[in-house]
Amino acid sequence: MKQWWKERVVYQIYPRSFQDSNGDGIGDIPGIISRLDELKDLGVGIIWLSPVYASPDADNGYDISDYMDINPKFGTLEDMDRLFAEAEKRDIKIIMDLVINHTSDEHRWFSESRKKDSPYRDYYIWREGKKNGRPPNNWTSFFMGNVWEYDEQSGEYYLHLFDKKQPDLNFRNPKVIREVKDILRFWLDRGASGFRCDVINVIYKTTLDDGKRAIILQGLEHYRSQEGNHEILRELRHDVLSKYDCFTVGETVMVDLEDAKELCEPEREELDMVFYFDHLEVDRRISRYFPKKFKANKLLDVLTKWQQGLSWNAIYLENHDQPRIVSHFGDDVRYHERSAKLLGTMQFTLRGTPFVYQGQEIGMTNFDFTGMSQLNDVESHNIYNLMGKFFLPASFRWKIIKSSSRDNARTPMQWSAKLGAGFTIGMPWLGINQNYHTINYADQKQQPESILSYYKQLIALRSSSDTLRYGVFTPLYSDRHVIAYARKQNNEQYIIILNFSDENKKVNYRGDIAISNTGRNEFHGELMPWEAVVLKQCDKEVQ
Ligand code: ISL
Ligand code: CA
Repeated sequence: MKQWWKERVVYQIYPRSFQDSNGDGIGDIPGIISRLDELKDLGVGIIWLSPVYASPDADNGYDISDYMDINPKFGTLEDMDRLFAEAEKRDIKIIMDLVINHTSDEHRWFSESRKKDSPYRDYYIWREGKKNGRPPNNWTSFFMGNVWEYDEQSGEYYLHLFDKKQPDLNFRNPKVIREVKDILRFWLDRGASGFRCDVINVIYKTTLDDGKRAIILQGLEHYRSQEGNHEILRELRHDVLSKYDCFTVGETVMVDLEDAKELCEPEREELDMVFYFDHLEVDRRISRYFPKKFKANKLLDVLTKWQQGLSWNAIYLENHDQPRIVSHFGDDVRYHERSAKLLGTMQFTLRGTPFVYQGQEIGMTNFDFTGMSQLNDVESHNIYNLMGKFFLPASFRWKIIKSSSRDNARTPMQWSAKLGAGFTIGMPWLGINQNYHTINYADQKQQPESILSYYKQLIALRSSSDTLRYGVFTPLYSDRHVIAYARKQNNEQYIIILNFSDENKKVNYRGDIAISNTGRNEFHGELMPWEAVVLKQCDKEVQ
């Protein structure tokens, strides 16, 4: 079924790194407003705003201390209202980040909850330790270590799947669900068009029994995609979301295709789309921190599974938790521009709603930091320290962090070659990548051959083609370096051919070019290094 959120392109803003307006080195809401015209020009139809709520920023806003107020670093509720209004003028919708698995430990609910006899006690998950003085169970956290933190004040432990400053809410308590509904209504009434729902498939903990022994996320089987979780999603949809013209995309962790179907197939009436991680993990083992060799055919296998398995996909290659895609699947040294364009070509020719992360449209790369002291990310520091406990050498630990740290995606947006990269006139909260002199928005805006200009063309192509938005996906060919697939609808077909290598490659396709990252007009079967071509066939040519 056609829907507006299937036709528009989403752009993710990580507010603190997007645009600073007052020189304090931190991006803010007035800064976002000042860049709306650029987003419009790119062809963006929806903004996903990473958290801007009140927060002590232990995890950069993913630790919320008041869901109905704005972090003063970013502005005020009035600024937010202005952002909704200014975006609407430009026909840009905004979805908010809904982080409800946990709050900040500085949320009023949690301060109350620390008192044993408080009505808020049951808002969180409190347990006594085991007799032998050990924590209540053996679960391990997403950010490493145990999930339990002992609280002196009440003599019990509370559960936190993420940092200890992010206590998990208790979704077995109906009062918590009622609070969430109020939060949803609050933002929908103010102008939000939906939500990106943070780690939304782990909010319901069925039991607190010990987990099976596991290398990561011990205990997962007690809280991943549980029936209770599905029930809550249906309730939120039925009681609140269905009353508005909005959509949801769930960030769903550790899901396989079967899980994902249950979370987002339309007849389930839970979420509208999910972010899964399979495609980004084709060159990783166990987690982001353990790389292995990239093989293009493996990528096509994974894409095919999800393209054909779900009725609608959320298509993303980057977000604020992942290394930059040109540094990950591309070649950010020898073929920076061409490989960035190839990856964009893939993203906009798959079936689903495309989500572009800020800076991706100019091919921003991983950070150029040289040591841990330059990093801010809580996850990176936790992992670095944990590896230290296992006596791993510092050089090895740094190598792992350098390629996988979440700060790779969080360095400030490179708007221009001016001092501060056009992001700030002050001291940026996180170091700016020095390649802003050569990789920046202002220069690329002037250049018709730039990555930015190519993204604009890709977005325009997708917007003009029902086949690219809704057509059926079919895999055609793959080897270790090259993949090809088709998108077809009625009597129109596109064939997409991508060369993920620095060598020339031959394939058996020919035809007229709809778009290519080398600017060619005809294709006779030979691909240049990192070349992407999209062929268009009509009528008789399509069997
Ligand atoms: O990629 C990951 C697994 O290695 C993780 O970063 C995963 O995406 C993440 O743990 C879940 O992310 C979300 O919730 C976190 C927050 O820190 C992330 O920024 C957010 O995207 C806790 O709210
Ligand atoms: Ca600022």
